[in-house]
Amino acid sequence: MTLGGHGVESTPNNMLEQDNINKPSHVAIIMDGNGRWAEQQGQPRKVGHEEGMEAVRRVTRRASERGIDVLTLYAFSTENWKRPPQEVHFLMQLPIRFFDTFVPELQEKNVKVNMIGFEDKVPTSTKKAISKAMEQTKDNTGMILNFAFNYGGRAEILEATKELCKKVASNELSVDDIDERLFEEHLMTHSIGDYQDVDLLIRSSGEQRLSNFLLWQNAYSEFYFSELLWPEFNGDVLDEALLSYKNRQRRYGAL
Ligand code: V07
Repeated sequence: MTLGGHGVESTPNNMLEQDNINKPSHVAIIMDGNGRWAEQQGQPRKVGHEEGMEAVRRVTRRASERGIDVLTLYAFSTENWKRPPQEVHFLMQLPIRFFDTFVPELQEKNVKVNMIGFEDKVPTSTKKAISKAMEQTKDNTGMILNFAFNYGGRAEILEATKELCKKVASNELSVDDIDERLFEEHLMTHSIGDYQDVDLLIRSSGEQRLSNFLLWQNAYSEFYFSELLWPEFNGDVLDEALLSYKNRQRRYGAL
């Protein structure tokens, strides 16, 4: 038992299974393996992306049922622009299609949509669909479904640094005012409120890298790697990751 302390062994099993013991507030996922899944099926890559979008719906449902506060999904990185133009074009349409059919369920489940990332280069129609979904769900008080779209961790940190420098240059701030809390106020994840730190980072398809995802926010996160390709991912795999998290002891550098 990793929950520690005396009396744990005598705690009834159903207490240990209870939802709130060691539950991550903020779960972030790198959704990897769509292209590989499609290749394995002898299908074009876009079929992999479409199936990947279904996995997004499944995992969103389960995460919301499990009482996760924030689910951040890495949908498109600043590096993904290097892919072939037709694939980029197809990916840019996915948010539009996602919200066209999924907003009613998000409303019913009280899920609030949020977005982090850079607006440049994103087509107007995509930006419109995203803003519309955010507007439609802005009063929801349940889980925050946070998409990292055209996002890059180093660029986010550089932007925050530049903003702080400008404020120092204009005497709005003094250098000594800059601490972690103030720095975090200048990160994109400020929009999700109190849960900027990632508790549990999940990556599919067997890759074990951070790939420029939420660099600051993953400082103390637990990692869970699944061999499954993202289109194969589902609520039960999320539950496995949550169970694995629950059985770990986090120390934040302390003994
Ligand atoms: C994308 C499906 C999931 C696996 C990753 C690659 C393909 C959902 C979105 C999305 C993004 C923003 C938003 C609403 C939905 C998405 C991209 C790719 C670029 F506000 N899935 N998905 N965006 N894939």
